[in-house]
Amino acid sequence: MGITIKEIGLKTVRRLLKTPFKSVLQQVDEREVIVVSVKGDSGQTGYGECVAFETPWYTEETITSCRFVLEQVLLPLLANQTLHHPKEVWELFKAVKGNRMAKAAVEMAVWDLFAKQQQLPLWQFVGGTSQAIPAGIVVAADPFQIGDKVAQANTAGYKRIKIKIQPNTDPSMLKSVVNNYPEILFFADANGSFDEDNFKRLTEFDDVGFTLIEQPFGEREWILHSRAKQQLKTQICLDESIASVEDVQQMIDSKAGDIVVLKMSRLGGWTETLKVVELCREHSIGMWVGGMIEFGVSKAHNLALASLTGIHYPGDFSASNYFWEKDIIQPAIFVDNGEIQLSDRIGIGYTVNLPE
Ligand code: OSB
Ligand code: MG
Repeated sequence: MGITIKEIGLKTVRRLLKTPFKSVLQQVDEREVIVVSVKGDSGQTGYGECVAFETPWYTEETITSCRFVLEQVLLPLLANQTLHHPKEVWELFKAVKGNRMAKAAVEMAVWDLFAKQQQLPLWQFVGGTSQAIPAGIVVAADPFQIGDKVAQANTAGYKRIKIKIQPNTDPSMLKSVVNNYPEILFFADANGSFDEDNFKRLTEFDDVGFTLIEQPFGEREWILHSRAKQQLKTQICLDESIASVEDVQQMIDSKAGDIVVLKMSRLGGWTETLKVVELCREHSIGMWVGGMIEFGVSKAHNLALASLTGIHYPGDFSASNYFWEKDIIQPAIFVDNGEIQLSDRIGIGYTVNLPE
């Protein structure tokens, strides 16, 4: 049974983070996203969230470029269309180059709508199997704060902590932190801050005890990443490098990594992400679901993604109250004993509360 798209809404949400988020690339104090809602002729509404940043410091798109592409290009292509499967959205948008974060926001809303029409939780609609998703948070490698931050995360029940590193981070300082918590998985995220000249510096992080090192080099540095994979015993994980199925194939062909971070928004939505998951399963590539300081609508989609088999590592899933005073979904996301339980409700499983 098809769904005809009757109404499409865009709503801007802008909120301060509880505390500024610092990485080698940028400090983020405030977050602006666009929540996309699509209403079908059955009367139900699906939701997606566009999580591009204010300036192009992380991906090429910005929230302003996305708003333009959504309003002027994508929504006119979707309006009044009758769809039989949410995969058809990717086809509808085929003539539009790039702009994957804008596409993803609409596409995710349509997947939610179809799950609701079929009276299924989204995680079941996409074939997910796990209902308890391991949580994970991210902290800066600030030597004055890291001890406290990790202790707080441990108290809150987190079993995975990602530490942001860069070439001037002291590996021995991190080693003592990691050694203190043998039951916690520690990831390192370099956000592409290393290069050929300080390659040796990277090798000094090999004995810290990290499960993986995320994106040591730049997005297109396949050769440097393959050298790191050969020389380090710690697994190499690619984040920024992975923006399409072709990028995953490139990683496999050039032996540039062991694990990929799935960012559904950067990949262009569910359809492309499900293809990536399939390819990674075929090649025994590890996977986990990454975050970009998102609100609950995007998180809910990402939690459904993390329910799929083959996604074994804990993702960037913090509780709503980690970044936000108040999230845009109800109930809020909370972490209990290091896990987030997926809802039995249909679609994304949460009520969306948008500002007036
Ligand atoms: O590199 O994974 C990243 C946040 C914004 C942009 C890029 C990244 C991040 C994070 C935080 O590391 C992930 C989160 O939302 O928990
Ligand atoms: Mg990252």
